[in-house]
Amino acid sequence: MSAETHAMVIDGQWRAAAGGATLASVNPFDGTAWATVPSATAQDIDDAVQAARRAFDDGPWARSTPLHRAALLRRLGDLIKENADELARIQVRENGKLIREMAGQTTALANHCYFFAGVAEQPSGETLSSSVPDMQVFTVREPVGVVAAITPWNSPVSLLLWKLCPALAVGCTVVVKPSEITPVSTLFLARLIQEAGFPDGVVNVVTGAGEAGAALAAHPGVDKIAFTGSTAVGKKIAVTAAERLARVSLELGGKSPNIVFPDADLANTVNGVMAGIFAATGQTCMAGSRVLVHEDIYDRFSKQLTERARQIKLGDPLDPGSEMGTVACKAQYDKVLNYIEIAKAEGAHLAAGGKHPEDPALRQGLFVEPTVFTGVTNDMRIAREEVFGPVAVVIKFSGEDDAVRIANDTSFGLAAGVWTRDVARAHRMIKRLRAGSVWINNYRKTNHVAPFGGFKESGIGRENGVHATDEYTEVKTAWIDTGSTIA
Ligand code: TXE
Repeated sequence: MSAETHAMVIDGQWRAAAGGATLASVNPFDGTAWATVPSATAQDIDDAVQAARRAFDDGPWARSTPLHRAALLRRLGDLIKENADELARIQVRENGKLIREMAGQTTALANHCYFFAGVAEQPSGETLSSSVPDMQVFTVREPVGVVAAITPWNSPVSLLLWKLCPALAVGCTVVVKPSEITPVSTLFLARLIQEAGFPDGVVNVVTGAGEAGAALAAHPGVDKIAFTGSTAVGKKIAVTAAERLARVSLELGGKSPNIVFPDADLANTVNGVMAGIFAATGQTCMAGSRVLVHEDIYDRFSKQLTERARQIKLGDPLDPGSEMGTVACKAQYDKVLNYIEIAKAEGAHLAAGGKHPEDPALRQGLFVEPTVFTGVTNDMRIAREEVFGPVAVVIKFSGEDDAVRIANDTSFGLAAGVWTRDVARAHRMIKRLRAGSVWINNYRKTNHVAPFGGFKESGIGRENGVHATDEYTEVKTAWIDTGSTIA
């Protein structure tokens, strides 16, 4: 079977890279290079930024009304629903996520578009005159300008729409640089954006590797960079942005604690902890990768978790019966296996998984067995560094203070889970945990209305919810002297 050839879109035109270089997208389940996309050059990136600049500075987008933008976002939501199956299947081919996980996500994406359509029409700004005599003072929120949206491979369409919807709602234009591992789903979404009627130049997509992302972030025509990816690259982008004081929002890594108290409903908790780490093969920024368990139930809970992890059915991500898919790419596969070796060398006890499965039917795919390490202490590298794979570490704690101390003893602060039936304790924990989201008796929930983002090295800024538009707007203050009279 020959590979599909895809073009990227700049100013409404579908085109190859200047010079014609391409990159392949490889299916992690069967190893086939099933599609190629352009490998954008500096010239392509400049063209895309110039197109976005024109659409923002003097194109129709600059004069568009909130009503018009809302209508286009609603149409995009409808198209996402109509094309949900295709959108899901492309992502499964790109990154090995389960088709059954993707199906639900796509409906959520349409809701995202509808929500930000509503936000587009919300009045913004404040009147401040009451405390300033003889002055009419008010604020307006204006779009920040051209946005560079640089996205990762783990949820390529969701994480892009988390940026696109608020940016488009307020009137920004965008240049997207998807991950080189998963570019095709973004190009498919770009077709839907075009079909929805967004004018040329409003959303441009340049495909390419990290150098393309770096060139886009450094382009002086970009006013704001919205990035999701690794903390290491996030820091580089922050430095690039600082050089010209471009606006920046960063959604980065995590090593999130999922804390189990002895009064928790254990059956429910095991399910929640499993989903927290093994959903999406552990490749989510919010993965509950540090499982903190009270000493009174540590052995019992670890045993249950281990048994359940061993039962997870690995298989073809396109088979609705599969419970865990592959890791997304070879580099990530090697990284996960390397961390498993590091954990063993550090003295952690390998209780489940830890290798490629033996089933010959899975031989070709980038599978890693669901892995559980017990006897882990929070100073080990396996407890401190983001693995981004199906690896849970189980750490013992002795009481609430100890749980908080261990949970917060990390350079990250994206999310945390707490399992308890004590409502007072739940509230205390919400207050004491240094993380952008805290889930009580559930894990991994996100929604278009609920802000998401990190403390500490997990990032800067918040996505989702009405406040997401703050990341894409500037506040302008206007002063009108109402005291002077003209004879
Ligand atoms: O991410 P990168 P990668 C973590 C995870 C994983 C590691 C590496 O631990 O093992 O990151 O994954 C673009 N300037 N997460 O290499 O490199 C790149 O092309 C500008 C966490 O895929 O951060 C891609 O589009 N852009 C995570 C995007 O940045 C650059 C999601 C993310 O790539 C660039 C994914 C540069 N210098 C991985 N270098 C999460 N928190 O959700 C690369 N890029």
